[in-house]
Amino acid sequence: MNYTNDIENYLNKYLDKVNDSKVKEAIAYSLLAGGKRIRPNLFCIALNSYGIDHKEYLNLACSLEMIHTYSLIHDDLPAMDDDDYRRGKKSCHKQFDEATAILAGDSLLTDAFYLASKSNNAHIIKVLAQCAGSNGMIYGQALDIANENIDTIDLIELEKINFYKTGCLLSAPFEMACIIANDLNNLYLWQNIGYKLGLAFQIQDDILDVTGNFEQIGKKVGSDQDNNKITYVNMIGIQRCQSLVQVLFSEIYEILEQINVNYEELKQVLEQIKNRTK
Ligand code: GRG
Repeated sequence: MNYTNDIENYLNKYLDKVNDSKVKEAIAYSLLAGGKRIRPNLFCIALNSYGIDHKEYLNLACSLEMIHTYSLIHDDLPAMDDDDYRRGKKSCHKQFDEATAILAGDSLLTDAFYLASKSNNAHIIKVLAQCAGSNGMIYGQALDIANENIDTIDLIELEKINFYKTGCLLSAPFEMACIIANDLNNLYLWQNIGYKLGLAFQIQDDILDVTGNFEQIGKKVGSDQDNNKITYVNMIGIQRCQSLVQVLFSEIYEILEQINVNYEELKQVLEQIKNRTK
């Protein structure tokens, strides 16, 4: 994606300022492990769709990636999904140890807000906190854990879990760009795009957990089944999942057309995400 170089450079600048320790090694290990940088790229693209130069806002772009990476490190811990691999490499607690992985995640979350504070924009920081916090992504993770081993949940409950777990942090890049552009009338539309993208992304993740292989998804396939998770695939089957992804992307494009921005680049990247195989 177009903005990845700028994002990598800024992340390395951040890492340069972290005091040397095992925790720093763990932060660097996970942050530079080959993530797709989807959330910061979406933020930069949304800014550019308003004609705003993303280079002024790389602190915010990187704060999104850091919160995302923290969530993956903690999600892989034995107390949560207990995954040994992530992004094709050993997960953070396997490469280091649990205490170091917990602290690396804590650092990334805290430092993300330090970087975000450089924007001096309380509205942006509020949105970031809401999307990541106990009424956002963490709430989704809590619901997900509470539903493990329960086979009576329905599609509505599953959608609720994914709305929070995946949708909130995918909505943040769009909301933040919209706030910077001072286009608050369209905040709700961008939010909706983020939630629909989150849902589509999660359904794709469920599909890839069944149809992918280790090289593609960078972790063991079948982990949802191992964790007795109810997923879209085991609820409605792969074919209906694939159709649902198509429908969600069509809805996203319809919403996008209602916003007065130059959305060509965003549409291209959304197409790449729609067709993703990893
Ligand atoms: C531990 C607070 C806390 C939250 C964890 C995001 C999350 C909540 C758990 C991850 C579980 C998961 C795999 C969800 C599916 C959607 C998702 C976030 C996939 C990974 O995102 P990508 O594909 O990852 O953008 P890369 O590695 O490319 O950065």
